[in-house]
Amino acid sequence: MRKTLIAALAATLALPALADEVTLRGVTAFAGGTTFSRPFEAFVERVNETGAGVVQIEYVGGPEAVPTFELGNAVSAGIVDIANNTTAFYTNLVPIGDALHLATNTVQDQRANGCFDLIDRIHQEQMNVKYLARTGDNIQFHLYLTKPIDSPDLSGLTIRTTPVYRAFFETLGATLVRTAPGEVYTSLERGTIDGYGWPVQGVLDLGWDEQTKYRVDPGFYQVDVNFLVNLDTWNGLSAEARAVLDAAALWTEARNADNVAINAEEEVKQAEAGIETITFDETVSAE
Ligand code: 173
Repeated sequence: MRKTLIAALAATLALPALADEVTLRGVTAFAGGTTFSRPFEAFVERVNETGAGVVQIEYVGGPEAVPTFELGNAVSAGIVDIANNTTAFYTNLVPIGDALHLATNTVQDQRANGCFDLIDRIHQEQMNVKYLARTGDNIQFHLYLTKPIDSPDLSGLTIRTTPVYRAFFETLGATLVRTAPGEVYTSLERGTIDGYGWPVQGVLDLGWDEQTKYRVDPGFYQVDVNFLVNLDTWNGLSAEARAVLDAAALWTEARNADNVAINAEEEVKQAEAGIETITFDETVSAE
């Protein structure tokens, strides 16, 4: 009898903590386990360790769960609580998000100078999400090709794009097709595109090296991959839960510094995979 009572009491005492624990549904815009999902996956693990009893994230998956270009709407509407997404995939909701790629400083600089708060406010107002963290600092974008070019002229070439590369590639005369990353391999295989825009990291991860002959240097702009929390979800969280998410966000952002070394490794791996570089000198690049 006493034992039962103690067990019942213990169960009751344990209840408030369990009842308070909130579980958020997390989705990434990139294929699970690949370059631009990895920081988010590490963040989820971190939250699940440090947020036990307070906040947890159930990692639902990637584009198989929510299509790449739909994820912005899904987190905005609260179908997803937290998303790993780049502004290029939700420009329909936050058009000025395109400007994020033009930054030449880090998220740490932007937290210190007030820019981060402005980006957060714009996301809250236009997209109904809390801008929680940014990854991708120190990583640049490149043009990759299946055919060589001897001048910065892309006329006659069909290039896969997202809003990131549109203005640049269009100016160079390319015919553009926008696709999600998930369609790039097949498009290359079928020869419906002659190249694509993509960061320096991730090409081998996705197996695209099999279909890629050239990387055009130098790189340009800076990658932004952001953690976005539905604003109603965020506002409904306890101060303790928000603190767990904020701390894990800062922990993630500190790891952006690793990208410098990872970029160098990726360049070596691309060369080993047979991807040649086409480099235009400074005068040509400046034109
Ligand atoms: O090329 C893309 O799909 C794209 O815009 C992007 C943005 C950030 C990281 C990786 C790719």
